[in-house]
Amino acid sequence: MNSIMLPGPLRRCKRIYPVILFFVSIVIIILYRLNQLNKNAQIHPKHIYRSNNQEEYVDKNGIRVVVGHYVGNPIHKIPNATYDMINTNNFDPRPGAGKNGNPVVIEPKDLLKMQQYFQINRFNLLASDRIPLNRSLPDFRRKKCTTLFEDYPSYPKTSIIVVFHNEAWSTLLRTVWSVINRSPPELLEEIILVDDASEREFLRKPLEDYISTLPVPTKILRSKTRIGLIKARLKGALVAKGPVLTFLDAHCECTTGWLEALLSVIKSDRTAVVCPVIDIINDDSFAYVKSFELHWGAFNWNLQFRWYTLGGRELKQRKVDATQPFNTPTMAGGLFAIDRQYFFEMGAYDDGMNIWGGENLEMSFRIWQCGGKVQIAPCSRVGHLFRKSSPYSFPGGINKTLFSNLARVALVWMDEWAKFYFKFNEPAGKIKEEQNVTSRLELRKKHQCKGFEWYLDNVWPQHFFPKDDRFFGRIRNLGENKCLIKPQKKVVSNQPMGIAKLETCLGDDLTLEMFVMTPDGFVMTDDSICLDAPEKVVLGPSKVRIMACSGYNRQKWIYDAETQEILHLTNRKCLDISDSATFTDGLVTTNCTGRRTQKWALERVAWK
Ligand SMILES: *[C@@H]1O[C@H](CO)[C@@H](O)[C@H](O)[C@H]1NC(C)=O
Ligand SMILES: *[C@@H]1O[C@H](CO)[C@@H](O)[C@H](O)[C@H]1NC(C)=O
Ligand SMILES: *[C@@H]1O[C@H](CO)[C@@H](O)[C@H](O)[C@H]1NC(C)=O
Ligand SMILES: *[C@@H]1O[C@H](CO)[C@@H](O)[C@H](O)[C@H]1NC(C)=O
Ligand SMILES: *[C@@H]1O[C@H](CO)[C@@H](O)[C@H](O)[C@H]1NC(C)=O
Ligand SMILES: [Mn+2]
Repeated sequence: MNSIMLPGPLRRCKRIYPVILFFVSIVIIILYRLNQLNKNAQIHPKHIYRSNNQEEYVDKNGIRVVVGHYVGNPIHKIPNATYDMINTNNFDPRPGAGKNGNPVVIEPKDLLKMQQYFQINRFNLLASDRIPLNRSLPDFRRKKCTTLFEDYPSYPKTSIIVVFHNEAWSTLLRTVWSVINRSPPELLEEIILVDDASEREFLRKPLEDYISTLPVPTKILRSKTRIGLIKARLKGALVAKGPVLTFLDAHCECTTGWLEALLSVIKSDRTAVVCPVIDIINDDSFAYVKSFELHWGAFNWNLQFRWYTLGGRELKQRKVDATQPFNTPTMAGGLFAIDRQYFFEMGAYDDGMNIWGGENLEMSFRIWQCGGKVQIAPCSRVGHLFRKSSPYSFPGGINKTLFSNLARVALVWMDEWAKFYFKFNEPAGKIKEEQNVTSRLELRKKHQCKGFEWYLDNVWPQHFFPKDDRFFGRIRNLGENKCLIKPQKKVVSNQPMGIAKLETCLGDDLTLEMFVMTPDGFVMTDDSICLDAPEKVVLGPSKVRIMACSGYNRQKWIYDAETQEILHLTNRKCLDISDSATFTDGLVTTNCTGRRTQKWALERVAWK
């Protein structure tokens, strides 16, 4: 573009220039003021946290933003789904919809209908119902994976077990068809669908009629009362005939090669419990999205399952050969394969657990501590539909289900760390006495299983739990008499999540200000978050960040109990409070001078 020409009449009438300039200036000033106002709004957006895990705020354009899932529209009311909508199978495939894992686009005229249907399963049911049962999917495996399993006819056969409760027809049968279409028929013994007291009409006779036409023997087991995922899986496992059991959620899509890669591991080691890499089926668009690599499964102080970045041994191994199965401290729980005899030998599932939750940790601890292993096979990729909220009810409430299950996990497998869990998780602590775990403790004894300390040291050396060889407690700044605090925001791996901050010190029962300091010098807190500063010495102060733990030297510190200084391992500067206005409240590393703000007390808090 060359010069900007004014329109003809203006060029001729030069006297009008000052007037235009005046108005232009006014406009610029107004825009500038508005921008300032917006900046303020950005710094202090008014967040409202709603009871259903949604967060609401007004953005810089004055638009109300709701983060989290759509459960009901606060502005224009969406009518509830009707009885007919819930009980009718509206599967209506359109050729090519969702092809190759592509997202499904809903036309504007159907948006209201879409939102109405969304409430039923808490995913975009209208989109799901338009995708054919045999849609194609991308193959995200490494090239080498396609050549590794040519001896698959020698692998053990498997029974596929899928538990469902009020699942949609399209998601359930797309799971089934993805198994049939993408598994070598020689390896499929049968498919077992376990219906956990579904209420939908179409999941009764119509489903039975449909599965009788499938090319793989498929049966349905029904439970008249709601028994939950754990007991329903047991029900399926008890009738399964295949030498391997493969459990899948009822809203999955398996990709090419998924089964061979799982069974190959079990063929060479019957004590391995193997999980696929879990890709993401988007709950709004049903797009098949590749999930992150270099993660493994573990858990936080509340015993919630979490994915953390891979480190140490497993990371090194992956760098050598990214197609080999690697160890994981715990499995996500929905999708895995296990030798059938080994499953029962090792105590199947804890049948004292109810409905849902905690069973994945229970099985992971049990398998590891009793001599087996839990692994992820990177050549096996299965998509799972992740929802932002659960459509299921918890009969008896969350205290009776999730917290009792987790209390059982802690009581049986976690030794002294059970005390840690109960101390900081009151709802679980209150019901721990009600648990009868006698038979599970006997199982542990019978198999001479190792302790939880062995598990932490050997399976998950990067853990951030307290231990006798490390500090656990509050880190208090003596200059300000304030404590280091865990940020409230969620950490995205490897993304800086902001500067480390101090807050007024709290009580002994709040984990928000609890940190561990490991013998290696990592200052860590719950959810694998570490204190992090630049390795190199720079002039002046460096910001101290709070980030996902990486295992690198930039996250190593030394506490000098005599001088009460916390020194950075490599830049040898002192952890300090910023006195510059630009890093308000933030921590920095500065030259050690002995001043009071560089002095810290590590106050131990009892955890067991
Ligand atoms: C929708 O259902 C909920 C609970 O079932 C009820 O509280 C609400 O009033 C219903 N809304 C409409 C618009 O019918
Ligand atoms: C799915 O099935 C339909 C009808 O049987 C067939 O026309 C189509 O080619 C199949 N698609 C794929 C990806 O196999
Ligand atoms: C669960 O237990 C906690 C503490 O015992 C109590 O405060 C909470 O209200 C209970 N929640 C439910 C849903 O029963
Ligand atoms: C706990 O369960 C065992 C069997 O698993 C039973 O023998 C025992 O009596 C039960 N204990 C209590 C206190 O109910
Ligand atoms: C910090 O120490 C280094 C070397 O010890 C020195 O070169 C630098 O000037 C000091 N910086 C400040 C701000 O005092
Ligand atoms: Mn699921």
